[in-house]
Order: sequence, then structure tokens, then C-alpha cells
Amino acid sequence: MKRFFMTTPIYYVNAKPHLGHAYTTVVADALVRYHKLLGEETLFLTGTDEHGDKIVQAANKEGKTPKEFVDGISARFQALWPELHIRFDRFVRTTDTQHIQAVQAFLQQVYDAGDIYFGEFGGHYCYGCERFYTEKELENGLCPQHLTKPDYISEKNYFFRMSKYLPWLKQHIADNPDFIRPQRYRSEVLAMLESGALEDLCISRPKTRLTWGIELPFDKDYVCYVWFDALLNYISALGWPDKEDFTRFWPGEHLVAKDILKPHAVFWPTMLHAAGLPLYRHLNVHGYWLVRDTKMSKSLGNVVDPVNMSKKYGTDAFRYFLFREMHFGADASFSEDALMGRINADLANDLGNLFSRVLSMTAKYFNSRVPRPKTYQQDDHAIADICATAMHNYLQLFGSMQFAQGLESLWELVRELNKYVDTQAPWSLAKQGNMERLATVMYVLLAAMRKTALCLWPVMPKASADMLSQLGQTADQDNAPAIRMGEEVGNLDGIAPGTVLAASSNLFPRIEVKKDAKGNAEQEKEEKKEGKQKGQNSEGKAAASPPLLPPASAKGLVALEQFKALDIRVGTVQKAEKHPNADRIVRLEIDFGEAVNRQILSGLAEHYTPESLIGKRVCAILNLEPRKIRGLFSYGMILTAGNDAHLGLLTVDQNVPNGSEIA
Ligand code: ME8
Repeated sequence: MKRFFMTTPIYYVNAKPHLGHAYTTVVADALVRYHKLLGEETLFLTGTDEHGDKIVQAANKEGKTPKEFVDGISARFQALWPELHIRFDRFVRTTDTQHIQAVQAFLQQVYDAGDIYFGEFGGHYCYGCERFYTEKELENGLCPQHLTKPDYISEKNYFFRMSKYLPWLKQHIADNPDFIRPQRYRSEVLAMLESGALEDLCISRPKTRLTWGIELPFDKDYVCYVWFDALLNYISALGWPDKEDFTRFWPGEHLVAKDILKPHAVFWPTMLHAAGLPLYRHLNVHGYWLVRDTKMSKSLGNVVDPVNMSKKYGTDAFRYFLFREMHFGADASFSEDALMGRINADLANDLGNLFSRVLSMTAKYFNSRVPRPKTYQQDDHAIADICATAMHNYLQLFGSMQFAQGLESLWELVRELNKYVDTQAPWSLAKQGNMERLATVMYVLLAAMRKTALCLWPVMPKASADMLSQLGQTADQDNAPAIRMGEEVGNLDGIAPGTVLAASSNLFPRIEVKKDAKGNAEQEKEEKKEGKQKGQNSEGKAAASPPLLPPASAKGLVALEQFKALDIRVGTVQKAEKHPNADRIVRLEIDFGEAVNRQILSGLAEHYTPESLIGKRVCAILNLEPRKIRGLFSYGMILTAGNDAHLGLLTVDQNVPNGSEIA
């Protein structure tokens, strides 16, 4: 039996999980489910990364010991994943005894082999990344991740002879084109290896500077560098060096985003090679989820909470969107509008509608029992062919991480099935009393719907189980359907005549996009009114000039279109604090009825305390180009009246919803 071992990064516990963490973990979950459908034995590992300076700082902030702090957050991660229909098998924590012992055994082995040495080192240390940078790696003297100036630190430390293995690694990547995939990341790593910027890896931190880490087995005054410790989770969780799971499941399949390409593509394979262990199968690298073209981050206040989204729109619909919207490897932008669009178009209109109409017709014509098909005609063979091609492509594309394309090919089938309903018109066949043909048409539909539901189990486990049980199949969102996917492609079998079906189905109710519909309607009315005012009376004749000319504005005239191009909206301040680097500026997080609160910086600090701003209704222009002020971005401008001596906020006198447009 083939085995499939899947990992996610182990996440830092200094922040709450967001959309990015959810995406990686949902994709890993779906891949594991996909391999289950293929009949493989699977193991799915995720976990938390709990050592390092950042954790100590975060714990201090909350007045907790590092251990109390990490216990709390790690538990939150573990509890979160099932809410997103993620079923992991093993959860590793870098503070687990088994992990600590494995890290120490690994360090000792590499040390004994002579690949760890003690030396003096001076380097540019970024506290944000918890690592040293070489001169060449810095961008204009700044850390490329945090854009801050690293501190120059010189101290004695232990080093892993990574440079010794770099020529071997380059050859390995050259010989194995899909070791790192997609291609763009493989090229990036090869360029990194060509650049000569990589040196030996500093793998220790003196305890005088940091104590929250794993002690080196050969020197009690040092702890292990957090990345060296963290990467080893992938084998410590399998019980390396001596447990059976390691021999059963290693080598595994890794999934990460591009932010941690280098540790996974360079540090980790050289570490494994130095210890004489087989390398992982593939490093699968995805892009970033962005919000309004900017990376999500706590300081920008644009972090999307996956649990909120899944509660609001349904977990499986949210999962579907993640797979459909991001082309694996590239960045994707998240917006609630796009999410609602996908739900309405793909899930409610296409898939949901197919189930709803076919099941209610089968209830009406065959008392909710699968009819026995008679002779297949050309149209039925055509559907069988489309079904075989769609499934074949879907399975192949999914297996090679092309999820969006895979779903698109499955949706070609769903749309064809809806067309087939329209062209075969079962209602007419029923009217004509052509029950033989009607039975065949309904059977073809039900059989193809079952295949579709099976294919969707990795992406939408609960919806898939619901669809299957509506089709009279035993189904469970947590356990793979008892089928062999290989045997499902290329036929319309699998649904026995006589099977009792659900009489109706309402899988994905349409979401009413009220704001848009109403907004547009009102806008239309406005434009009609304006048409008249712009020099026409109701009969379309030219109106007389206004009797009184107003005085000219000091700023001259602007066209109405120019004013209308501004997106000015009402919002409520949720959070306000002083800008850390600018005395006159307040950093606000404002709810404009969007997926996430918007960060706006405003020169209000001399007129309002941050606390007094919380809860205030404000008006702001949202579509000004973002401006960076002393390291933070502002995504809009709050409207105020007055001057430096006396200033007030513009607000509205009625309780209109957040996000209401000012026009
Ligand atoms: O780096 N878009 O942990 P981490 C997509 N502890 N994915 C994103 C994302 C975004 N905007 N932001 C985060 C660490 N991710 C280390 C890992 S592994 C041995 C140690 C996801 O909490 C993505 O999977 O910063 C990324 O690689 C990971 O979270 C980083 O998680």
C-alpha cells in the first residue's frame, strides 16, 4: 500500500491563526483526503513552533511564563483546525519531550560526524527573523523581510557546515526538476545557490542572550537556533531516530508559503543529508494571500479571520473559494465580494441548483428512487465522456497542486449536466409519458452527480458527505468514502437502481448581495434626476439659466464625475492608538463594513486622545492611494473640518450602517 505523509509549517504561537495559516492547513488537509480517496495510507502532521525570543517577548507582554503562554496558544491552534473541517493525525509541539530528545540526538550525531564546529562570528542579526544576515543578503543595509536595520552582533557560536553541502544540493535540485515546485521557486533557490551569498549556518544562541530553547547536548551554555530546532519537527513527530513510524512514513511531502522557502529548500535538505537521512519528496510552495494587494499583517490591521469567514459563509464554501481563487504558487487577493461571487455563481447557481432540480424531479417522477436506465443515446454517451474527462483531469490536476484548474474542469461537467437537464427536458418527457427515456436521463444525471460529489470530498468534506447522503450513499465528512477512485473514472456506475434519495436539496443558498443591488438601484435613480438638472426639463427642452450666479470657488470647478470617483464612506472606529514613530498621528482601525477593519493614519493626536476616538462614526475617503507614514501604511483619509487650532471630525446624524456611501 502506498503511503503519504503530509506536513504544514509548524506555526509560531505569537499570534492568532489567520487566513494564510488556514489556507496552508486546508490545502494539506485536502491533499491528504485526496490520497485517501486513492486508497493510500496517510499521515497528516501539523503543529506549533514554540521556542525563541519572540515567544518570550509575547509571554512577557501578557505577564505569563513562556510555558504558560505557549500552552494556551497551542491549544487554540489545535481547537481551531476542526472548525475548518481539517482533520490532522498528529500535532507536534517543539516543547514536547519527544521533540527535544530528537533534536538533541540529531545535533549530537552531526556534531560527532564533524559537521558542527565552534567559532567566532560577527553578523547582522534581525530580531524579527531571529537570524543572522550576511552583507549580501541585506537590501540597502536593511533586513529584506522587516525592512529594519539589523544589529551587528559578534559572539562565539556553533556552526553547521552547510556550505560543504551546497554544491551537492545544487546538483540534486538540478537532477530532480519537481523537488521544489512550482518552477518559479525552484529557480529562486537555484539563483540563491548560484549567488554565493550562502555560508555556514549559525545554529546556536548563547544562554546569556536567550534561554527559551533546546539546550545543545555538547554545550550547556548554548541553546539551539530556532529554525534548526523547528525543521526537525518533521521527523521528531515520526519518532526519529528509532520509532517505526519514521521508516513507515518518511520521506514526506512539505507544504509552505514562499516566506519560508530558504529554510526548507536549503537548510533542511543539507541537514538531512549531513545526518545521512533521505530527503523529503517535494517542497510545495504557495504564494501569499493579500488583502487589497498588501500582505496581511497585524500592524496593518488587515488580517482576515478564517473562523469568522467560515461562520459567515459556511466552512465548505469558504474552503472551495480558497482552492478556486488561488492559483497555487502565485499570490491571490482575498475579498468578501469575490467570495460571495463564487458562492453564488459556482455553488448556488451551478452545483446547488443541479442537486435541487434533479432530486426534486426524481421525487416527482420516480418517488425518490434511482430509476433503472434503458438504452443510452448519443447525448448520454456524450455526458459519460465529459464526466470521464472531467474526473480524469480533476484528479490529475489536483495531484499536481493545480487546484483552481482542477475545479474548473470539474465545473465543466457540472455546467454540462445543467445544460443536459435543459436540453433533455425531463418535464416534457414526463408529459409525453416517455418513462423509459425519462428513467435513462435521470439515471445519467444521478450517476454523474455522485461522481462529482466524490471528487469534491477533499475540498468540501461536509458538503460532499451531504451530497452523497442525499444520493442514498453512506457518507461521512471525516472518513473517506469506501470506494477506489481509480475504478470510478470512465463509467456511470456506482449508484444502484432502487436506491432511495432525498426528496429535495438546498446545499448552498444564494447570498443576497444587498448592498450592491440597492446601491446600484439608487445610483441609477440619482443619475436620472441629474439628467434633468443638467439643463433639461421634463420635456427635454433647454431650461432657462439660473437667475443667480453663485460666487466662484477658490478651488475652481470640478466635473461631477471627478467627485463621484471618490469613494467616501461612513465607518466606526474600532481601535485607536498613537503612531509609534509620529507624535501627531493616530493609527485607527475602522469598520467600514468590509471583510477586515481598515487601517487609517490621521493627524488627530493633538485634538483627540486615542481612547476618545473609539466608537466614533467618521467619514473617510477610501480610494486614495495608500500612503506610508513613518513605516505604517494609511489606507484612506479621515475627513475633518477646521484648522490646527480647532479641529472637528465629520460625522453623520443618522445611524446609517458602516460602509454607507457618501454621495
Ligand atoms: O514561519 N498567505 O511560522 P509562521 C499565505 N514557525 N500563507 C501564509 C500567509 C499569507 N499571507 N501568512 C502566513 C513560521 N502564511 C515558522 C515555520 S516550519 C519548520 C517553521 C502561512 O507562523 C504559510 O504557510 O510565521 C507560511 O509559510 C506560514 O504561515 C508561516 O507561519
